[in-house]
Amino acid sequence: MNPPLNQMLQSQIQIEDDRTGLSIETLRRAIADNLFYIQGKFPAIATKHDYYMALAYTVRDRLLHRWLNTLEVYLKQDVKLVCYLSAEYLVGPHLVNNLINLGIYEQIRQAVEESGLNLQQLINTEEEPGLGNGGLGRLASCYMDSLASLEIPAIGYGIRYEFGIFDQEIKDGWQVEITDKWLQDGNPWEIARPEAAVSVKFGGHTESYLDDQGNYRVRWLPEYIVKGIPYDTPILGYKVNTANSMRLWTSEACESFDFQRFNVGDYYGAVDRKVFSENLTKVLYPNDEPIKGKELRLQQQYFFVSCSLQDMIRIHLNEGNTLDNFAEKFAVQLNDTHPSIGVAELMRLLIDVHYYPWEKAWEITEKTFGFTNHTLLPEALERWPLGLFGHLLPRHLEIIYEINKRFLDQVRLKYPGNNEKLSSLSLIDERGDKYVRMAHLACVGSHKINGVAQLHSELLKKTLLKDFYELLPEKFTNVTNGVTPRRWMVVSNPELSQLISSKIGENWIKNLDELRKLEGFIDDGGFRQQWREVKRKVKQDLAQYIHDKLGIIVSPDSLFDVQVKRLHEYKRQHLNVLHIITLYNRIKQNPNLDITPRTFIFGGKAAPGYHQAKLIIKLINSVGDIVNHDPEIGERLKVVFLPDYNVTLGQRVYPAADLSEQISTAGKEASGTGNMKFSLNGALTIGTFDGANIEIREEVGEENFFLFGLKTEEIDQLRAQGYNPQDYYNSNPELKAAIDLINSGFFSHGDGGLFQLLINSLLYLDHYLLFADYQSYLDCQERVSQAYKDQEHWTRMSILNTARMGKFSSDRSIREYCDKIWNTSPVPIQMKDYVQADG
Ligand code: GLS
Repeated sequence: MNPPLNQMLQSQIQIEDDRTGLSIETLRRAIADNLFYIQGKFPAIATKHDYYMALAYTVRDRLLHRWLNTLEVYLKQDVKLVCYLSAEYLVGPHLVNNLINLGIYEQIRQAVEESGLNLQQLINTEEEPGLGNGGLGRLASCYMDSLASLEIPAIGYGIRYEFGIFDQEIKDGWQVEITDKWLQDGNPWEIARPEAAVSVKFGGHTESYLDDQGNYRVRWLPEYIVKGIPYDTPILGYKVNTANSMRLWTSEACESFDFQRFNVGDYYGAVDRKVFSENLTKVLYPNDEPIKGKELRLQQQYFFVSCSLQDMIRIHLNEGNTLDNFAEKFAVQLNDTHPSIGVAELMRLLIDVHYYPWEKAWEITEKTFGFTNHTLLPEALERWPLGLFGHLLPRHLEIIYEINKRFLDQVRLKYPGNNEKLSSLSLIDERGDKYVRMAHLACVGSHKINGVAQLHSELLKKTLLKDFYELLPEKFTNVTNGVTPRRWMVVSNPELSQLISSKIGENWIKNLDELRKLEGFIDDGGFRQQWREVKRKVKQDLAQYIHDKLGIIVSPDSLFDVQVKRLHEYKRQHLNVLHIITLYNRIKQNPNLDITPRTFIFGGKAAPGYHQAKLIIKLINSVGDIVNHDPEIGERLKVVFLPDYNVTLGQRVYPAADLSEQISTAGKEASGTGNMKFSLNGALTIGTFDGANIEIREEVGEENFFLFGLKTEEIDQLRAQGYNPQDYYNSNPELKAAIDLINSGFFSHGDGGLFQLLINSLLYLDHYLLFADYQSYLDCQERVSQAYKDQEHWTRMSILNTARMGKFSSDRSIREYCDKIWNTSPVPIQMKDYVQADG
């Protein structure tokens, strides 16, 4: 006898749930369902984007299970949480990364194909969230990936900018900025949590009062209040059940407050407030902009930090704790000075809201925070005019004064009568106009301070934070940056990943040190051949992309010489250009010159207000226009500027590079992380003794790295002697010829003035010592060209670069943070069924 219908249905449901099942058939059906029920479309009218959304929801469903399990375990076990406070996250596209981390890429590919679609096309449809400027924001996202992959309980707190980093177009060689409307077609990866909204105060004044027990207290009567709504995105670890949250705050008007104004007839005032409140999280500030007077930026910082700390306290108290053990349950990392107002905010919450005495509140605060510095550039150090600060955050200014008073008492004890020390260490800069020094606040309020590469951490102790180091040496440590091999190898370079796995298995993806095993295959000619074939294939793909985008034909057999990163004078893209012009001049003088054919590939955004950086983009494009069209040059030199460099484009570019340009002035690049991505993908580096280049060279071996340029001590000496760029210009004919050619208007249709600002800054200042390093750079490039001619040897060096990159996994960095700073350990997540299949 047949079983009754409802039993039959039940047993089908039990076989596979539509939202969790992984068979091709279930996945195909789930995509079709989501297309219908979420996108409201049927196949005949569905766009690619509709299908992308349907697929994204299908994948998200499979993530949710792990995510909720993770949250439940964290709650039940009252685990210690790492809270990463970062104003920036450069997440990159979610879909493909989630497919890899879930381990369902292949099933999904087949299910998509059976639906008559192409997975790669759907992946390419995703608009990446560009909620950061560059290295610092991308590092935050690599760290989120590693935290989850290592099963460390963590939340990444940040700002849900409605407009992320601008999209870049190139018009007539110039950068043009276009608004990044990344949310306009919907974001399937996030879930709004309005029930967890918090209020944030701004402006107004404070007043003191005595409480019922006669204690002296302060309350803050704000001028206005803004509501913060969290949006959560799951960040799944690689082949584990842990899915942490990235919790980004969006600002909204606080209705009750508006109504008050409205009721007293101040209609426009109420509307102004609403507009202001909603503007708060509208746009990401591009860095390298002069920060002075950017009140909105301080508002953004305070907004997200206050939301996040209130959120942590709510979570903590909900679990039945008191705040006494807050520091044992929360390790809060300040990603640069941007969230450093958190020190004063936690003090305020503890003292004014939870009535802790100062000493106890301070002990908790200092134990809770760690501070990472990411730059030595003085112009990037945040300080806020005292007036602006006090106007916006009157209570915090009082608290900072009190922190400073107590701190300076400590300084006085150590350095009696030393006013210079007091003034240099003070949280308030009083040398002219007064400022609050955010780095000082972060240093005083954190139990650990770290730089992001060995050299950088040493220089911090010797220069920028010298006085702090002398006073509090035990706080200082180093954690060299790292990158996630999931996105920067498995996702971006599947061909090379497969080749590697075919030789040494897949464990390297979780334990990057295992790449060392590749050294055992270095003498295998067949393996080297395969290695070259993979590189050629990805170069061919990039060549195709370049042709499709820009109409420029480049040969995959030429040396791909790549510099992709933000445009900045200290990164010296224009030194690279001087090399190109010199090669050009050499060929023009000797048309039969036998040189290694090169394709110079650039990419990167300039801050909209940074004129010199924009001029460098124009120069690259102008030189490219001449070089690429000169029949005498032919295939020997090509120059390409890839517009709109972002994470997605990085995923195309790193795997295809032969040579990685890491040519910053020594001492200026705190670490760099692009340098790691290139090397991991088998590119060789031409680099200065700067940032993490030094450690990369140490790992891969000096014979597999092209080093050039002055070291930091030599630069100090040179400056002390009095550096004169003209000496170099006058004594080096090739340098002079390159500069003169730019100045003559040769690259600018006869307009000799176009690049004058840039050229004059080199001739008369050369703050970043391009002229001093020019010859050394050229000589080194010649060594590169020679080495490239011996393809067998080059391949060995390439393999060794990849094989020795274990240290630069962000997993290693995160383990170091856990040990040295956060005192946390993994909490594995067991899966539990939420969706009851028995109806
Ligand atoms: C930066 C540094 O400039 C980079 O060298 C570093 O790799 C990165 C992450 O630590 O941080 N600092 C900064 O303000 N932006 C960066 O990219």
